[in-house]
This record gives sequence, C-alpha cells and structure tokens, in this order.
Amino acid sequence: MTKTVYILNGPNLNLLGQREPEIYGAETLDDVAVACADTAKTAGLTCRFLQSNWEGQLIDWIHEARDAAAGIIINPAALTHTSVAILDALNSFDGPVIEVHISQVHKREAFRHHSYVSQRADAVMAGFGTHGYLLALRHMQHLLA
Ligand code: DHK
Repeated sequence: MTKTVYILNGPNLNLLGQREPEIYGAETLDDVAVACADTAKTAGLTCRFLQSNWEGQLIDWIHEARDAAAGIIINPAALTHTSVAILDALNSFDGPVIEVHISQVHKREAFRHHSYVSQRADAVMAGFGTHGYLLALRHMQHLLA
C-alpha cells in the first residue's frame, strides 16, 4: 500500500493565479494539485490536497492526518505567522512535516519573517514558487523511504 501525504493549504490560496500574481505566480491551486498528484505518483506516494480559509478546518485535517497520513506538507499562508494552534496540532503529529511558502517570505515584510510552524517543521521551502510543493514531495519521498 502506498503512503499518503496530506498537502494542506491555508487562507487565500484558493485565489492562487488571481491574487498578486507578481508575488505568487499565474498558476492556479488546481494546477498545483494536478502537478502534486503527478509527482506523488512518480514518487510512489498518494497525496490528499486540501485548502481552507478556516484555521479550525486546517487543524481538523491535521488531526485526521494523525491516523491517515505518513507525512504532512503545509502552506499555512498567513496563519504561518500567527497560529500557535496550528503549531500545537502539528506537534500532535508523529511523521515528517514540511513547510512550504511560494514566495521568499524573508525578502518581504518583517511580519512574514517569523513562522510558528517552523518550530515543528523538519524542512522549510520558501521562494521556489509553486515548484516548492513538488520539491517538498520529492524530499518527503526521501524522508519516508
Ligand atoms: C502565502 C501567504 O498567503 C502569505 O500570507 C504568507 C505565503 C506567504 C506563501 O508565500 O505561499 O506570508
């Protein structure tokens, strides 16, 4: 049976491709989901790709992943910089966690430089555009081998 990786996306990422394309690019979140499914298949993994604008929904999916997933890739979007609750939920998960940011957050406003999630993440991707999700999946393959 293939291992499942949850790929979780936080607030406003449903608008990917429309919102600030000069920062986040022209690809839509559906494009990213298709590319992730493809890369996961090549890597011998199954991915469940999810997005919510609601912090509680993301936390419920992290709890679900405790039994259903071998690893989590998460772009918490703005909740990266504010959510102790997402950090606490990730601390309840035993497998590898990779944090992804499409943009290079350290080149941006100071409030984007701190991440609560980084205190739990085993690896962090920032500034690779949407390709960062695919690199994260490849690294997840390595971590789960
Ligand atoms: C996405 C967001 O929506 C921002 O709030 C984060 C992140 C950065 C990204 O680069 O994917 O600060």
